[in-house]
Amino acid sequence: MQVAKLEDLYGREGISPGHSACAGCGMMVTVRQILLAAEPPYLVVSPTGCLEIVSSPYPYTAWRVPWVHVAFENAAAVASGIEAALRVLERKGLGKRHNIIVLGGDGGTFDIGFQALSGALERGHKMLYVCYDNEAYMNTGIQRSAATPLGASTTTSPIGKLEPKKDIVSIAAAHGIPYAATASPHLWRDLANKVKKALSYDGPSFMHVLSPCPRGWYFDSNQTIKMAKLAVETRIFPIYEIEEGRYRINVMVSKPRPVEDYIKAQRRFAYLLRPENAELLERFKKLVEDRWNYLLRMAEAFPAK
Ligand SMILES: Cc1ncc(C[n+]2csc(CCOP(=O)(O)OP(=O)(O)O)c2C)c(N)n1
Ligand SMILES: [Mg+2]
Repeated sequence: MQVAKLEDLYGREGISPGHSACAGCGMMVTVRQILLAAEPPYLVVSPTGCLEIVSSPYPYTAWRVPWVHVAFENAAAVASGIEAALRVLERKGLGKRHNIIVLGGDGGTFDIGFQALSGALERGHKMLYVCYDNEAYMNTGIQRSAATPLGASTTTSPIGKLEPKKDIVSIAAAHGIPYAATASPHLWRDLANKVKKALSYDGPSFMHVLSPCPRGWYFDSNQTIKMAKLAVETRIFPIYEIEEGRYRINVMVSKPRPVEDYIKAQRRFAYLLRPENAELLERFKKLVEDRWNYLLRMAEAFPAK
């Protein structure tokens, strides 16, 4: 496997600065890094969501690579069809295989495109499916998704969501795919290496990348990378990979920062900090702790080779 080097990444941007994302958009940092790390030739498939809205206001486009925008429900199904078609074209000597990268939001991945994703993973199509997770349906005005964390306010969970976040990486891995991983834009080398590793498999791979959103999480737009870093340092967003069923925690957080450092920095968690919601805050902390201990146990029981 190639290890990402900064100089390898120059001069092959997949997306140009001419887009209309909000200042400090974590999704754009995530997407840029993924495309810099991806081995050309590749093409991108995106369901509807912020990425589509900010990159393709007709008649303009910010894409420098082939890009297909599809419905909210079916990104993984469309990517499956493209992969199958390219295989045939290659076999007939009429085309060249491309890496296929799906870039979908959390709503399009955890919720609405979930059955298409599950089908594609089960059928074993060679593709990298990346969920850029800003933890709500952002482009339609901050509605809760299955990726919204417990306690976070959205327009459809105004006093804080009462259900925990869905464990999408375990679900993806349970399909028996060769590679599933989490990543964060503040750890660009880890993220780039994971993209290269994911694309090296002749099968489906899945990446879940935290993508802080200043607008929806209510923090200043110069704090995006700090939020991603805090999520990892508090163990709220563990950085790990599952390779052929084997677990590796890539960032071992032995002395976590208090979760309050993260939640106090974002106004979406205001309700979680109210004295009357102390129980909810305790539940939040327990979820973080349980998840971390679960990963430790998995890494011990099924260690990476
Ligand atoms: C079937 C369907 N339902 C609802 C919508 C409206 N819609 C478009 S994008 C979107 C939210 C996307 O959320 P997410 O996937 O998290 O991406 P983000 O906007 O946060 O980047 C919604 C609800 C739609 N286009 N199609
Ligand atoms: Mg979203």
